[in-house]
Amino acid sequence: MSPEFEPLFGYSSMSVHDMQQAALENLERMRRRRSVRDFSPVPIPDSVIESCLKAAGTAPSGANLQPWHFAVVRSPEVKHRIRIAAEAEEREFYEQRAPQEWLDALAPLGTDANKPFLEVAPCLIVIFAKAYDLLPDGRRVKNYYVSESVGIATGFLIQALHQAGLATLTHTPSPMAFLNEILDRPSNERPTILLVVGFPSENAMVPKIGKKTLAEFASFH
Ligand code: IYR
Repeated sequence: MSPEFEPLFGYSSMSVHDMQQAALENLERMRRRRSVRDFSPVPIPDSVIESCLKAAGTAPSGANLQPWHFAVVRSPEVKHRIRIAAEAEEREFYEQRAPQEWLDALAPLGTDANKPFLEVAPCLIVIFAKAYDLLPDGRRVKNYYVSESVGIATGFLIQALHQAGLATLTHTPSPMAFLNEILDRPSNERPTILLVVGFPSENAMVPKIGKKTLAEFASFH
């Protein structure tokens, strides 16, 4: 198939001053994003979730194959089932499976096997990665750079939700195969992250932890 091209649409150049200001404003906004575990039950508008999902859907991906599926859960009954299944996995993780080194790394976050936010928060978004797509006749079409692509789309989603005034938690009960069953997703979809979405509760607390400095995580050549 021969490629077709079109003019780059919507690009507008900026002065150096405007670039610096935009970059700093974005940095300040991103610095205010925190992973939240204390959610309010106040519902969020469907239209906001849809716009944020559309933003995620603009992410770059291997060969532009967009190897992701986002399952949005708002039903209290489905959230309840997810909480029960996730807490069962988490109990096993905290009590049996996690090596001491992992538990030590998690200690500053103060997490445990109880996940009330899975029911309290108004919305859960489960992000699935597709190693291949299935055609209607059953043939498989391979996807490329799947983890990278899905990770980028998830980052776009977290950023869009934050920008829209919502809090998130990237939650990873492990293993997560129970999500295929509860959400009736096909076997070519692997759950990667369960994103908890909502407003923080009025007195939400977050762990006192910091981020690395630029010098600690970047080098310039
Ligand atoms: N899935 C567990 C443990 C956990 C693991 C990591 I890596 C974290 O950054 C946080 C928690 C839980 O959700 O409690």
